[in-house]
Amino acid sequence: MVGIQDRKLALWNVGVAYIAFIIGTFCGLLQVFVRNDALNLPTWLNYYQILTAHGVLLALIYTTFFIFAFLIAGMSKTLGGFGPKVNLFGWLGFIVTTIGTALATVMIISGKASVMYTFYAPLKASGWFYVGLALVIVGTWLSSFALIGHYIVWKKRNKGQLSPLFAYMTISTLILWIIACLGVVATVVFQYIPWAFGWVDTINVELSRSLFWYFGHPLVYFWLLPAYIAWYVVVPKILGTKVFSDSLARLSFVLFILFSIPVGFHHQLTEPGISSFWKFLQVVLTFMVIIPSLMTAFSMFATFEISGRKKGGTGLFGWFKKLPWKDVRFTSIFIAMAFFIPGGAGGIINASFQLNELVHNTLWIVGHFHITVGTPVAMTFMGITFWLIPYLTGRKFTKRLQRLAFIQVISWSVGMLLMSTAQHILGLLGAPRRTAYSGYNGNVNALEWFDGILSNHVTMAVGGTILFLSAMLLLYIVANLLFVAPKAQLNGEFEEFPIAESDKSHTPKFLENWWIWIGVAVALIIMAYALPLSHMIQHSPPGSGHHITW
Ligand code: HEM
Ligand SMILES: [Cu+2]
Repeated sequence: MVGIQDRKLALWNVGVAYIAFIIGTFCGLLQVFVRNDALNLPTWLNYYQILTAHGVLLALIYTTFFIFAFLIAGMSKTLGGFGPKVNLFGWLGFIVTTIGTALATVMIISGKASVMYTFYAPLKASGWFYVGLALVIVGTWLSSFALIGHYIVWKKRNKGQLSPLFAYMTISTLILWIIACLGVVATVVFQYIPWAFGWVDTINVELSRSLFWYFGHPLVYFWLLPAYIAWYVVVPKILGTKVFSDSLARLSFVLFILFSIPVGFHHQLTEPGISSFWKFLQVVLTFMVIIPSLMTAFSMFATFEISGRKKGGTGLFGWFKKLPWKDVRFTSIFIAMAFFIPGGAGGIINASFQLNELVHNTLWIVGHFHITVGTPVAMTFMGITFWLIPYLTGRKFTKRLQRLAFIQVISWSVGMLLMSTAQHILGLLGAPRRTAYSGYNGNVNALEWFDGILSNHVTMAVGGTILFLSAMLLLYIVANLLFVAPKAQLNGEFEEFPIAESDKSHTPKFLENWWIWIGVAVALIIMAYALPLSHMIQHSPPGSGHHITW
Protein backbone atom coordinates (compact mmCIF):
# COMPACT_ATOMS: atom_id res chain seq x y z
CA MET A 1 0.00 0.00 0.00
CA VAL A 2 1.22 3.47 -0.86
CA GLY A 3 2.16 5.67 2.11
CA ILE A 4 -0.57 8.04 3.14
CA GLN A 5 1.34 11.11 1.91
CA ASP A 6 2.12 9.58 -1.47
CA ARG A 7 -1.51 8.66 -1.84
CA LYS A 8 -2.67 12.19 -1.16
CA LEU A 9 -0.21 13.59 -3.68
CA ALA A 10 -1.39 11.19 -6.36
CA LEU A 11 -5.03 11.98 -5.56
CA TRP A 12 -4.56 15.72 -5.85
CA ASN A 13 -2.96 15.19 -9.24
CA VAL A 14 -5.95 13.09 -10.33
CA GLY A 15 -8.29 15.81 -9.04
CA VAL A 16 -6.73 18.62 -11.06
CA ALA A 17 -6.58 16.34 -14.12
CA TYR A 18 -10.33 15.81 -14.02
CA ILE A 19 -11.14 19.47 -13.40
CA ALA A 20 -9.22 20.25 -16.59
CA PHE A 21 -11.11 17.42 -18.29
CA ILE A 22 -14.53 18.94 -17.46
CA ILE A 23 -13.71 22.36 -18.88
CA GLY A 24 -11.85 20.92 -21.86
CA THR A 25 -14.59 18.53 -22.97
CA PHE A 26 -17.23 21.24 -22.56
CA CYS A 27 -15.24 23.41 -24.97
CA GLY A 28 -15.11 20.41 -27.35
CA LEU A 29 -18.89 20.22 -27.28
CA LEU A 30 -19.20 23.92 -28.12
CA GLN A 31 -16.70 23.52 -30.97
CA VAL A 32 -18.59 20.83 -32.83
CA PHE A 33 -21.73 22.97 -32.76
CA VAL A 34 -19.99 26.18 -33.82
CA ARG A 35 -18.23 24.35 -36.63
CA ASN A 36 -21.55 23.07 -37.93
CA ASP A 37 -23.24 26.44 -37.81
CA ALA A 38 -25.68 25.25 -35.15
CA LEU A 39 -24.43 27.62 -32.46
CA ASN A 40 -23.42 31.26 -32.42
CA LEU A 41 -21.15 32.13 -29.55
CA PRO A 42 -21.96 35.30 -27.60
CA THR A 43 -19.78 38.24 -28.63
CA TRP A 44 -17.61 38.03 -25.51
CA LEU A 45 -16.63 34.45 -26.31
CA ASN A 46 -14.42 33.73 -29.28
CA TYR A 47 -14.13 30.40 -31.13
CA TYR A 48 -10.34 30.48 -30.89
CA GLN A 49 -10.58 31.15 -27.19
CA ILE A 50 -12.49 27.94 -26.54
CA LEU A 51 -10.28 26.06 -29.00
CA THR A 52 -7.22 27.22 -27.05
CA ALA A 53 -8.81 26.15 -23.77
CA HIS A 54 -9.72 22.77 -25.31
CA GLY A 55 -6.23 22.04 -26.63
CA VAL A 56 -4.38 23.30 -23.56
CA LEU A 57 -6.62 21.75 -20.92
CA LEU A 58 -7.02 18.34 -22.54
CA ALA A 59 -3.82 17.75 -24.44
CA LEU A 60 -1.42 19.48 -22.07
CA ILE A 61 -3.01 19.63 -18.63
CA TYR A 62 -5.31 16.62 -18.24
CA THR A 63 -2.60 14.34 -19.58
CA THR A 64 0.24 15.81 -17.51
CA PHE A 65 -1.54 15.70 -14.17
CA PHE A 66 -2.92 12.25 -14.81
CA ILE A 67 0.49 10.96 -15.85
CA PHE A 68 2.10 12.23 -12.67
CA ALA A 69 -0.68 10.72 -10.56
CA PHE A 70 -0.08 7.34 -12.20
CA LEU A 71 3.71 7.51 -12.02
CA ILE A 72 3.72 8.72 -8.40
CA ALA A 73 1.40 5.91 -7.30
CA GLY A 74 3.33 3.32 -9.29
CA MET A 75 6.78 4.41 -8.13
CA SER A 76 5.64 4.40 -4.53
CA LYS A 77 4.11 0.97 -5.03
CA THR A 78 7.12 -0.63 -6.75
CA LEU A 79 10.06 1.09 -5.02
CA GLY A 80 8.47 1.74 -1.60
CA GLY A 81 7.01 4.83 0.07
CA PHE A 82 8.60 8.25 -0.53
CA GLY A 83 11.07 9.82 1.88
CA PRO A 84 10.60 13.42 3.10
CA LYS A 85 12.67 15.04 0.32
CA VAL A 86 10.90 13.17 -2.45
CA ASN A 87 7.62 14.15 -0.89
CA LEU A 88 8.61 17.79 -0.66
CA PHE A 89 9.65 17.93 -4.31
CA GLY A 90 6.51 16.07 -5.33
CA TRP A 91 4.29 18.65 -3.61
CA LEU A 92 6.33 21.59 -4.84
CA GLY A 93 6.05 20.22 -8.35
CA PHE A 94 2.31 19.78 -8.01
CA ILE A 95 1.82 23.29 -6.61
CA VAL A 96 3.97 25.04 -9.21
CA THR A 97 2.33 23.14 -12.08
CA THR A 98 -1.10 24.02 -10.70
CA ILE A 99 -0.26 27.71 -10.33
CA GLY A 100 1.06 27.76 -13.90
CA THR A 101 -2.08 26.02 -15.13
CA ALA A 102 -4.33 28.46 -13.29
CA LEU A 103 -2.46 31.46 -14.66
CA ALA A 104 -2.54 30.21 -18.25
CA THR A 105 -6.23 29.24 -17.96
CA VAL A 106 -7.22 32.62 -16.55
CA MET A 107 -5.42 34.32 -19.44
CA ILE A 108 -7.24 32.12 -21.97
CA ILE A 109 -10.65 32.59 -20.37
CA SER A 110 -10.21 36.34 -20.07
CA GLY A 111 -9.56 36.48 -23.79
CA LYS A 112 -5.90 37.46 -23.61
CA ALA A 113 -4.43 34.32 -25.07
CA SER A 114 -6.45 32.98 -28.01
CA VAL A 115 -3.29 31.63 -29.61
CA MET A 116 -4.19 27.92 -29.46
CA TYR A 117 -2.15 25.32 -27.69
CA THR A 118 0.72 25.57 -30.18
CA PHE A 119 0.98 29.37 -29.53
CA TYR A 120 2.68 30.05 -32.86
CA ALA A 121 4.25 33.47 -33.20
CA PRO A 122 3.52 36.06 -34.50
CA LEU A 123 0.14 35.58 -32.81
CA LYS A 124 0.74 37.21 -29.47
CA ALA A 125 -0.82 36.40 -26.10
CA SER A 126 -0.40 38.27 -22.85
CA GLY A 127 3.08 37.70 -21.42
CA TRP A 128 1.48 36.08 -18.38
CA PHE A 129 0.16 33.25 -20.53
CA TYR A 130 3.74 32.29 -21.43
CA VAL A 131 4.80 32.72 -17.80
CA GLY A 132 2.02 30.28 -16.89
CA LEU A 133 3.30 27.78 -19.47
CA ALA A 134 6.85 28.16 -18.16
CA LEU A 135 5.64 27.46 -14.62
CA VAL A 136 3.85 24.35 -15.83
CA ILE A 137 7.12 23.04 -17.25
CA VAL A 138 9.15 23.98 -14.17
CA GLY A 139 6.55 22.28 -12.00
CA THR A 140 6.73 19.07 -14.01
CA TRP A 141 10.50 19.15 -13.72
CA LEU A 142 10.24 19.37 -9.93
CA SER A 143 7.87 16.42 -9.93
CA SER A 144 10.25 14.56 -12.24
CA PHE A 145 13.21 15.27 -9.95
CA ALA A 146 11.18 13.89 -7.05
CA LEU A 147 10.62 10.59 -8.86
CA ILE A 148 14.17 10.41 -10.19
CA GLY A 149 15.49 11.06 -6.67
CA HIS A 150 13.32 8.25 -5.34
CA TYR A 151 14.76 5.96 -8.01
CA ILE A 152 18.35 6.95 -7.20
CA VAL A 153 17.80 6.13 -3.53
CA TRP A 154 16.44 2.72 -4.53
CA LYS A 155 19.41 2.09 -6.84
CA LYS A 156 21.84 2.89 -4.04
CA ARG A 157 20.11 0.42 -1.75
CA ASN A 158 19.99 -2.25 -4.43
CA LYS A 159 23.41 -1.99 -6.01
CA GLY A 160 23.88 -3.78 -9.31
CA GLN A 161 20.24 -4.75 -9.67
CA LEU A 162 17.97 -3.86 -12.52
CA SER A 163 15.07 -1.77 -11.31
CA PRO A 164 11.50 -3.08 -11.55
CA LEU A 165 10.02 -2.61 -15.03
CA PHE A 166 7.55 0.05 -13.88
CA ALA A 167 10.35 2.18 -12.43
CA TYR A 168 12.54 1.69 -15.50
CA MET A 169 9.73 2.83 -17.78
CA THR A 170 8.97 5.79 -15.53
CA ILE A 171 12.57 6.95 -15.65
CA SER A 172 12.64 6.57 -19.46
CA THR A 173 9.51 8.70 -19.70
CA LEU A 174 10.98 11.40 -17.47
CA ILE A 175 14.30 11.47 -19.32
CA LEU A 176 12.41 11.93 -22.57
CA TRP A 177 10.31 14.68 -20.98
CA ILE A 178 13.22 16.63 -19.52
CA ILE A 179 15.23 16.57 -22.76
CA ALA A 180 12.14 17.51 -24.79
CA CYS A 181 11.22 20.46 -22.58
CA LEU A 182 14.58 22.13 -23.21
CA GLY A 183 13.27 23.32 -26.57
CA VAL A 184 10.04 24.83 -25.33
CA VAL A 185 11.75 26.38 -22.31
CA ALA A 186 14.33 27.98 -24.60
CA THR A 187 11.74 29.52 -26.88
CA VAL A 188 9.34 30.61 -24.13
CA VAL A 189 12.00 32.14 -21.90
CA PHE A 190 14.31 33.69 -24.49
CA GLN A 191 11.87 34.50 -27.31
CA TYR A 192 8.21 34.71 -26.27
CA ILE A 193 8.42 36.30 -22.84
CA PRO A 194 10.72 39.21 -23.80
CA TRP A 195 8.65 39.79 -26.94
CA ALA A 196 5.24 39.51 -25.29
CA PHE A 197 6.15 41.94 -22.51
CA GLY A 198 7.48 44.37 -25.12
CA TRP A 199 11.15 44.24 -24.09
CA VAL A 200 12.02 43.42 -27.69
CA ASP A 201 10.05 44.35 -30.81
CA THR A 202 10.40 41.31 -32.99
CA ILE A 203 10.59 37.54 -32.87
CA ASN A 204 12.32 34.97 -35.08
CA VAL A 205 9.26 32.98 -36.08
CA GLU A 206 10.96 30.06 -37.80
CA LEU A 207 13.23 29.49 -34.81
CA SER A 208 10.33 29.64 -32.36
CA ARG A 209 8.32 27.12 -34.35
CA SER A 210 11.28 24.79 -34.65
CA LEU A 211 12.01 24.91 -30.93
CA PHE A 212 8.32 24.35 -30.28
CA TRP A 213 8.24 21.19 -32.41
CA TYR A 214 11.52 19.97 -30.99
CA PHE A 215 9.32 19.70 -27.90
CA GLY A 216 5.95 19.09 -29.54
CA HIS A 217 6.67 15.70 -31.05
CA PRO A 218 8.27 14.06 -28.01
CA LEU A 219 5.35 15.57 -26.11
CA VAL A 220 3.13 13.00 -27.79
CA TYR A 221 5.46 10.28 -26.52
CA PHE A 222 5.27 11.76 -23.06
CA TRP A 223 1.53 11.05 -23.29
CA LEU A 224 1.96 7.70 -24.92
CA LEU A 225 4.69 6.11 -22.81
CA PRO A 226 2.65 6.10 -19.57
CA ALA A 227 -0.16 4.48 -21.54
CA TYR A 228 2.38 1.91 -22.77
CA ILE A 229 3.45 1.34 -19.16
CA ALA A 230 -0.11 0.26 -18.48
CA TRP A 231 -0.12 -1.90 -21.60
CA TYR A 232 3.16 -3.62 -20.79
CA VAL A 233 2.92 -3.87 -17.00
CA VAL A 234 -0.73 -3.63 -15.94
CA VAL A 235 -2.52 -5.56 -18.68
CA PRO A 236 -0.63 -8.88 -18.25
CA LYS A 237 -1.47 -8.84 -14.54
CA ILE A 238 -5.16 -8.35 -15.29
CA LEU A 239 -4.86 -11.24 -17.75
CA GLY A 240 -3.22 -13.39 -15.08
CA THR A 241 0.08 -13.77 -16.88
CA LYS A 242 3.62 -12.36 -16.95
CA VAL A 243 5.23 -9.61 -18.99
CA PHE A 244 5.95 -11.19 -22.38
CA SER A 245 9.60 -10.14 -22.49
CA ASP A 246 11.31 -7.87 -20.01
CA SER A 247 14.21 -7.01 -22.31
CA LEU A 248 11.94 -6.31 -25.28
CA ALA A 249 9.88 -3.95 -23.15
CA ARG A 250 12.95 -2.08 -21.93
CA LEU A 251 14.52 -1.91 -25.37
CA SER A 252 11.35 -0.48 -26.87
CA PHE A 253 11.30 2.32 -24.30
CA VAL A 254 14.92 3.16 -25.01
CA LEU A 255 14.16 3.32 -28.73
CA PHE A 256 11.27 5.68 -28.03
CA ILE A 257 13.67 8.04 -26.25
CA LEU A 258 16.07 7.92 -29.20
CA PHE A 259 13.61 8.30 -32.05
CA SER A 260 10.99 10.64 -30.69
CA ILE A 261 13.10 13.77 -30.29
CA PRO A 262 15.15 14.48 -33.43
CA VAL A 263 12.03 14.50 -35.61
CA GLY A 264 10.08 17.73 -34.99
CA PHE A 265 10.51 18.96 -38.57
CA HIS A 266 7.84 16.48 -39.70
CA HIS A 267 5.39 19.08 -38.38
CA GLN A 268 7.05 21.76 -40.49
CA LEU A 269 7.24 20.05 -43.86
CA THR A 270 5.40 22.90 -45.56
CA GLU A 271 7.59 25.63 -44.07
CA PRO A 272 9.97 27.42 -46.43
CA GLY A 273 12.74 28.22 -43.92
CA ILE A 274 14.12 24.67 -43.64
CA SER A 275 15.91 23.00 -46.50
CA SER A 276 14.53 19.72 -47.75
CA PHE A 277 17.65 17.79 -46.75
CA TRP A 278 16.95 18.35 -43.04
CA LYS A 279 13.28 17.63 -43.47
CA PHE A 280 14.16 14.40 -45.23
CA LEU A 281 16.61 13.36 -42.53
CA GLN A 282 14.05 13.94 -39.79
CA VAL A 283 11.35 12.12 -41.74
CA VAL A 284 13.64 9.09 -41.95
CA LEU A 285 14.25 9.27 -38.20
CA THR A 286 10.50 9.60 -37.69
CA PHE A 287 9.89 6.34 -39.46
CA MET A 288 12.34 4.59 -37.15
CA VAL A 289 9.73 4.88 -34.43
CA ILE A 290 7.71 2.25 -36.27
CA ILE A 291 10.18 -0.34 -34.91
CA PRO A 292 9.43 0.05 -31.18
CA SER A 293 5.75 0.61 -32.03
CA LEU A 294 5.50 -2.74 -33.80
CA MET A 295 7.54 -4.37 -31.02
CA THR A 296 4.90 -3.11 -28.62
CA ALA A 297 2.02 -4.35 -30.76
CA PHE A 298 3.72 -7.72 -31.11
CA SER A 299 4.24 -8.22 -27.41
CA MET A 300 0.69 -7.14 -26.62
CA PHE A 301 -0.80 -9.72 -28.92
CA ALA A 302 1.66 -12.34 -27.72
CA THR A 303 0.51 -11.61 -24.16
CA PHE A 304 -3.14 -11.94 -25.19
CA GLU A 305 -2.56 -15.20 -26.98
CA ILE A 306 -0.49 -16.74 -24.18
CA SER A 307 -3.09 -15.86 -21.58
CA GLY A 308 -6.02 -16.97 -23.74
CA ARG A 309 -4.40 -20.32 -24.44
CA LYS A 310 -3.61 -20.79 -20.76
CA LYS A 311 -7.31 -20.43 -20.09
CA GLY A 312 -8.10 -23.16 -22.58
CA GLY A 313 -8.53 -21.26 -25.83
CA THR A 314 -7.63 -23.47 -28.80
CA GLY A 315 -7.27 -23.17 -32.55
CA LEU A 316 -6.02 -20.11 -34.39
CA PHE A 317 -8.24 -17.59 -32.63
CA GLY A 318 -9.88 -19.51 -29.77
CA TRP A 319 -7.75 -17.63 -27.24
CA PHE A 320 -9.40 -14.38 -28.25
CA LYS A 321 -12.71 -15.42 -26.73
CA LYS A 322 -11.00 -16.29 -23.46
CA LEU A 323 -9.85 -12.74 -22.80
CA PRO A 324 -11.53 -11.12 -19.77
CA TRP A 325 -13.99 -9.02 -21.76
CA LYS A 326 -16.19 -8.49 -18.73
CA ASP A 327 -13.39 -6.74 -16.86
CA VAL A 328 -13.63 -3.09 -17.85
CA ARG A 329 -10.03 -2.51 -16.74
CA PHE A 330 -9.04 -4.73 -19.65
CA THR A 331 -11.76 -3.92 -22.19
CA SER A 332 -11.08 -0.18 -21.99
CA ILE A 333 -7.41 -0.69 -22.74
CA PHE A 334 -8.13 -3.18 -25.50
CA ILE A 335 -10.38 -0.65 -27.24
CA ALA A 336 -7.68 1.96 -26.73
CA MET A 337 -5.20 -0.31 -28.52
CA ALA A 338 -7.63 -1.03 -31.33
CA PHE A 339 -8.02 2.70 -32.00
CA PHE A 340 -4.28 3.04 -32.14
CA ILE A 341 -4.05 0.80 -35.21
CA PRO A 342 -5.67 3.33 -37.62
CA GLY A 343 -4.18 6.10 -35.47
CA GLY A 344 -0.64 4.86 -36.04
CA ALA A 345 -1.27 4.24 -39.73
CA GLY A 346 -2.52 7.82 -40.03
CA GLY A 347 0.65 9.01 -38.35
CA ILE A 348 2.72 7.35 -41.07
CA ILE A 349 0.65 9.19 -43.65
CA ASN A 350 1.09 12.55 -41.89
CA ALA A 351 4.83 12.12 -41.61
CA SER A 352 5.29 11.20 -45.26
CA PHE A 353 6.80 14.13 -47.08
CA GLN A 354 4.40 14.03 -50.02
CA LEU A 355 1.19 12.85 -48.40
CA ASN A 356 1.58 15.56 -45.80
CA GLU A 357 0.87 18.09 -48.56
CA LEU A 358 -2.65 16.74 -48.81
CA VAL A 359 -3.55 16.57 -45.15
CA HIS A 360 -1.60 19.46 -43.65
CA ASN A 361 -3.79 21.82 -41.62
CA THR A 362 -7.00 20.05 -42.62
CA LEU A 363 -9.58 18.43 -40.37
CA TRP A 364 -7.84 15.12 -41.13
CA ILE A 365 -5.22 16.11 -38.55
CA VAL A 366 -7.93 16.74 -35.97
CA GLY A 367 -9.39 13.31 -36.73
CA HIS A 368 -5.90 11.86 -36.37
CA PHE A 369 -5.09 13.14 -32.92
CA HIS A 370 -8.47 12.25 -31.54
CA ILE A 371 -7.74 8.61 -32.42
CA THR A 372 -4.23 8.80 -30.95
CA VAL A 373 -4.17 11.03 -27.88
CA GLY A 374 -7.95 11.51 -27.67
CA THR A 375 -8.71 7.80 -27.46
CA PRO A 376 -5.76 5.40 -27.14
CA VAL A 377 -4.09 7.62 -24.54
CA ALA A 378 -7.21 9.11 -22.96
CA MET A 379 -9.06 5.80 -22.82
CA THR A 380 -6.08 4.02 -21.31
CA PHE A 381 -6.09 6.73 -18.66
CA MET A 382 -9.82 6.15 -18.15
CA GLY A 383 -9.16 2.43 -17.74
CA ILE A 384 -6.46 3.23 -15.17
CA THR A 385 -8.77 5.69 -13.38
CA PHE A 386 -11.27 2.93 -12.61
CA TRP A 387 -8.82 1.09 -10.35
CA LEU A 388 -6.30 3.80 -9.48
CA ILE A 389 -8.74 6.00 -7.55
CA PRO A 390 -10.10 3.03 -5.53
CA TYR A 391 -6.52 1.96 -4.88
CA LEU A 392 -5.78 5.44 -3.55
CA THR A 393 -9.01 6.15 -1.66
CA GLY A 394 -9.79 2.67 -0.39
CA ARG A 395 -13.24 2.89 -1.91
CA LYS A 396 -14.89 0.17 -3.90
CA PHE A 397 -15.35 0.05 -7.66
CA THR A 398 -18.87 -1.34 -7.21
CA LYS A 399 -20.77 -3.50 -9.68
CA ARG A 400 -23.01 -0.56 -10.50
CA LEU A 401 -20.04 1.68 -11.23
CA GLN A 402 -18.49 -1.08 -13.32
CA ARG A 403 -21.61 -1.21 -15.47
CA LEU A 404 -21.53 2.55 -15.89
CA ALA A 405 -17.85 2.33 -16.79
CA PHE A 406 -18.73 -0.05 -19.63
CA ILE A 407 -21.35 2.36 -20.93
CA GLN A 408 -18.78 5.12 -20.63
CA VAL A 409 -16.00 3.51 -22.65
CA ILE A 410 -18.39 2.18 -25.27
CA SER A 411 -20.10 5.53 -25.73
CA TRP A 412 -16.71 7.25 -25.97
CA SER A 413 -15.74 4.77 -28.71
CA VAL A 414 -18.95 5.30 -30.67
CA GLY A 415 -18.73 9.08 -30.35
CA MET A 416 -15.11 9.13 -31.37
CA LEU A 417 -15.69 6.79 -34.29
CA LEU A 418 -18.37 9.10 -35.66
CA MET A 419 -16.54 12.35 -35.00
CA SER A 420 -13.09 11.29 -36.10
CA THR A 421 -14.28 9.48 -39.24
CA ALA A 422 -16.17 12.61 -40.29
CA GLN A 423 -13.08 14.69 -39.59
CA HIS A 424 -10.79 12.40 -41.55
CA ILE A 425 -13.08 12.45 -44.58
CA LEU A 426 -13.80 16.18 -44.48
CA GLY A 427 -10.09 16.80 -44.17
CA LEU A 428 -9.29 14.72 -47.25
CA LEU A 429 -11.88 16.69 -49.17
CA GLY A 430 -10.13 19.89 -48.13
CA ALA A 431 -11.95 21.25 -45.08
CA PRO A 432 -9.50 23.26 -42.97
CA ARG A 433 -8.94 22.75 -39.26
CA ARG A 434 -9.03 25.56 -36.70
CA THR A 435 -11.89 27.48 -38.24
CA ALA A 436 -15.33 28.23 -36.95
CA TYR A 437 -18.04 27.49 -39.51
CA SER A 438 -17.67 29.43 -42.68
CA GLY A 439 -20.21 29.51 -45.48
CA TYR A 440 -17.28 29.52 -47.94
CA ASN A 441 -19.09 32.33 -49.78
CA GLY A 442 -21.58 29.76 -50.98
CA ASN A 443 -18.88 28.04 -53.04
CA VAL A 444 -20.49 24.93 -54.48
CA ASN A 445 -17.34 22.80 -54.39
CA ALA A 446 -16.73 23.61 -50.74
CA LEU A 447 -20.31 22.96 -49.73
CA GLU A 448 -20.19 19.56 -51.43
CA TRP A 449 -17.76 18.41 -48.70
CA PHE A 450 -20.72 18.17 -46.41
CA ASP A 451 -22.87 15.98 -48.68
CA GLY A 452 -21.37 12.63 -47.65
CA ILE A 453 -23.05 10.01 -45.49
CA LEU A 454 -20.44 10.42 -42.79
CA SER A 455 -19.12 13.81 -43.69
CA ASN A 456 -22.28 15.84 -43.33
CA HIS A 457 -23.08 18.55 -40.86
CA VAL A 458 -24.72 16.20 -38.44
CA THR A 459 -22.22 13.37 -37.90
CA MET A 460 -19.56 15.42 -36.19
CA ALA A 461 -22.10 17.11 -33.93
CA VAL A 462 -23.75 13.82 -32.98
CA GLY A 463 -20.34 12.26 -32.33
CA GLY A 464 -19.25 15.26 -30.26
CA THR A 465 -22.44 15.17 -28.23
CA ILE A 466 -22.09 11.47 -27.46
CA LEU A 467 -18.50 12.14 -26.45
CA PHE A 468 -19.52 14.90 -24.12
CA LEU A 469 -22.18 12.76 -22.47
CA SER A 470 -19.59 10.03 -22.07
CA ALA A 471 -17.22 12.52 -20.46
CA MET A 472 -19.91 13.55 -17.99
CA LEU A 473 -20.56 9.92 -17.15
CA LEU A 474 -16.85 9.47 -16.51
CA LEU A 475 -16.87 12.45 -14.17
CA TYR A 476 -19.81 10.94 -12.31
CA ILE A 477 -17.82 7.73 -11.86
CA VAL A 478 -14.71 9.67 -10.80
CA ALA A 479 -16.67 11.70 -8.23
CA ASN A 480 -18.18 8.50 -6.86
CA LEU A 481 -14.83 6.79 -6.58
CA LEU A 482 -13.37 9.85 -4.87
CA PHE A 483 -16.11 10.69 -2.40
CA VAL A 484 -19.10 8.38 -2.37
CA ALA A 485 -18.50 4.70 -3.09
CA PRO A 486 -18.42 2.47 0.00
CA LYS A 487 -15.10 1.84 1.70
CA ALA A 488 -13.69 -1.52 0.76
CA GLN A 489 -11.55 -2.34 3.75
CA LEU A 490 -13.28 -5.58 4.60
CA ASN A 491 -10.09 -7.48 5.24
CA GLY A 492 -7.79 -4.53 5.03
CA GLU A 493 -7.64 -5.01 1.27
CA PHE A 494 -7.84 -2.08 -1.09
CA GLU A 495 -8.37 -2.38 -4.82
CA GLU A 496 -5.10 -3.75 -6.20
CA PHE A 497 -2.54 -1.86 -8.27
CA PRO A 498 -2.03 -4.49 -10.96
CA ILE A 499 1.65 -5.01 -11.69
CA ALA A 500 2.66 -8.13 -13.58
CA GLU A 501 5.72 -10.15 -12.81
CA SER A 502 8.56 -9.57 -15.22
CA ASP A 503 11.41 -12.01 -15.60
CA LYS A 504 14.61 -9.97 -15.52
CA SER A 505 17.00 -12.91 -15.47
CA HIS A 506 17.96 -12.55 -19.15
CA THR A 507 17.80 -8.78 -19.37
CA PRO A 508 21.14 -7.22 -20.29
CA LYS A 509 22.35 -4.74 -17.68
CA PHE A 510 23.42 -2.11 -20.22
CA LEU A 511 19.77 -1.38 -20.94
CA GLU A 512 19.71 0.47 -17.64
CA ASN A 513 22.90 2.41 -18.24
CA TRP A 514 21.12 5.71 -18.84
CA TRP A 515 24.25 7.61 -19.80
CA ILE A 516 24.60 5.48 -22.94
CA TRP A 517 21.06 6.27 -24.04
CA ILE A 518 21.18 9.92 -23.10
CA GLY A 519 24.46 10.11 -25.04
CA VAL A 520 23.02 8.50 -28.17
CA ALA A 521 19.90 10.66 -27.92
CA VAL A 522 21.99 13.84 -27.68
CA ALA A 523 24.14 12.74 -30.62
CA LEU A 524 21.04 12.17 -32.77
CA ILE A 525 19.59 15.51 -31.69
CA ILE A 526 22.79 17.33 -32.60
CA MET A 527 22.89 15.57 -35.95
CA ALA A 528 19.31 16.49 -36.79
CA TYR A 529 19.12 19.98 -35.32
CA ALA A 530 22.50 21.68 -34.84
CA LEU A 531 23.03 22.90 -38.40
CA PRO A 532 19.47 23.87 -39.34
CA LEU A 533 18.93 25.74 -36.06
CA SER A 534 22.22 27.60 -36.35
CA HIS A 535 21.23 28.55 -39.91
CA MET A 536 17.99 29.96 -38.62
CA ILE A 537 19.88 32.10 -36.15
CA GLN A 538 22.75 33.21 -38.40
CA HIS A 539 20.62 33.94 -41.43
CA SER A 540 17.66 35.13 -39.47
CA PRO A 541 15.05 37.20 -41.23
CA PRO A 542 14.41 40.73 -39.90
CA GLY A 543 12.01 39.28 -37.35
CA SER A 544 8.29 39.62 -37.06
CA GLY A 545 6.21 42.10 -35.11
CA HIS A 546 3.03 40.77 -33.63
CA HIS A 547 -0.61 40.12 -34.44
CA ILE A 548 -3.56 40.02 -32.11
CA THR A 549 -6.33 38.92 -34.42
CA TRP A 550 -9.14 38.48 -31.95
C1 HEM B 1 -15.86 15.65 -25.67
C2 HEM B 1 -14.85 15.18 -26.35
C3 HEM B 1 -14.19 15.97 -27.46
C4 HEM B 1 -14.76 16.70 -28.46
C5 HEM B 1 -16.24 16.88 -28.74
C6 HEM B 1 -13.69 17.27 -29.24
C7 HEM B 1 -13.85 18.08 -30.36
C8 HEM B 1 -12.83 18.75 -31.03
C9 HEM B 1 -12.97 19.51 -32.25
C10 HEM B 1 -14.27 19.68 -33.02
C11 HEM B 1 -11.76 20.02 -32.56
C12 HEM B 1 -11.38 20.79 -33.82
C13 HEM B 1 -11.53 22.22 -33.79
C14 HEM B 1 -10.97 22.92 -35.01
O1 HEM B 1 -9.93 22.53 -35.59
O2 HEM B 1 -11.59 23.93 -35.42
C15 HEM B 1 -10.84 19.60 -31.54
C16 HEM B 1 -9.52 19.93 -31.49
C17 HEM B 1 -8.62 19.39 -30.60
N1 HEM B 1 -8.86 18.42 -29.65
FE1 HEM B 1 -10.67 17.66 -29.16
N2 HEM B 1 -12.49 16.88 -28.69
C18 HEM B 1 -12.77 16.08 -27.60
C19 HEM B 1 -11.84 15.46 -26.77
C20 HEM B 1 -10.46 15.65 -26.84
C21 HEM B 1 -9.49 14.98 -26.01
C22 HEM B 1 -9.81 13.94 -24.93
C23 HEM B 1 -8.27 15.46 -26.38
C24 HEM B 1 -6.91 15.11 -25.87
C25 HEM B 1 -6.61 14.47 -24.78
C26 HEM B 1 -8.48 16.45 -27.42
C27 HEM B 1 -7.48 17.18 -28.02
C28 HEM B 1 -7.68 18.13 -29.01
C29 HEM B 1 -6.62 18.96 -29.55
C30 HEM B 1 -5.15 18.94 -29.14
C31 HEM B 1 -7.21 19.76 -30.55
C32 HEM B 1 -6.50 20.78 -31.44
C33 HEM B 1 -6.65 22.15 -30.96
C34 HEM B 1 -6.06 23.12 -31.94
O3 HEM B 1 -6.15 22.93 -33.15
O4 HEM B 1 -5.47 24.09 -31.45
N3 HEM B 1 -9.83 16.53 -27.68
N4 HEM B 1 -11.53 18.80 -30.62
CU1 LIG C 1 5.04 14.55 -34.51
